[in-house]
Amino acid sequence: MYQETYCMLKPDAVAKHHIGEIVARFEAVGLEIKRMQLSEVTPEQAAANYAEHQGKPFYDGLISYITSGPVVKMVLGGEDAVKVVRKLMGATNPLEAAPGTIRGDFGLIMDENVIHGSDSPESAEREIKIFFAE
Ligand code: IDP
Ligand code: MG
Repeated sequence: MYQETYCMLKPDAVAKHHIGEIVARFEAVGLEIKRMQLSEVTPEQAAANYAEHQGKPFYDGLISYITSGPVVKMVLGGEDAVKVVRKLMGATNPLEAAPGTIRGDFGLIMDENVIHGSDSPESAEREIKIFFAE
């Protein structure tokens, strides 16, 4: 089923010049770039996006990290886009992410795991509104 998902290249991906290589992977599988913007994440957007993690030990670090520099915000569309993007991303911890996945190939530490992607169609709808409001 065609759907849209929210995806974000985190500050480390931008700082280390991996934007092109990562976006190329999405285009290679046939996902369509519907929206794309280089900008910073506001504290409000960060809190809304990561509301489910509030109170966890890594929460404060996660919020300060995701707001620490420019990110690439994207809406990607395609058949089962949510699942496809999660599959291309790989496991949350880069040390466990399989080689060939984005997290497996571009990072080494959990706190800077290169990319965010919505984990369900419901999250996608919510997150697209947070980052592309209008
Ligand atoms: P996901 O990004 O694969 O959906 P989540 O469990 O939703 O993983 O966690 C959101 C983000 O929070 C992760 O991408 C990672 O940056 C960070 N994170 C999650 N668990 C930990 C942890 O145990 N230590 C440090 N950072 C974490
Ligand atoms: Mg998540």
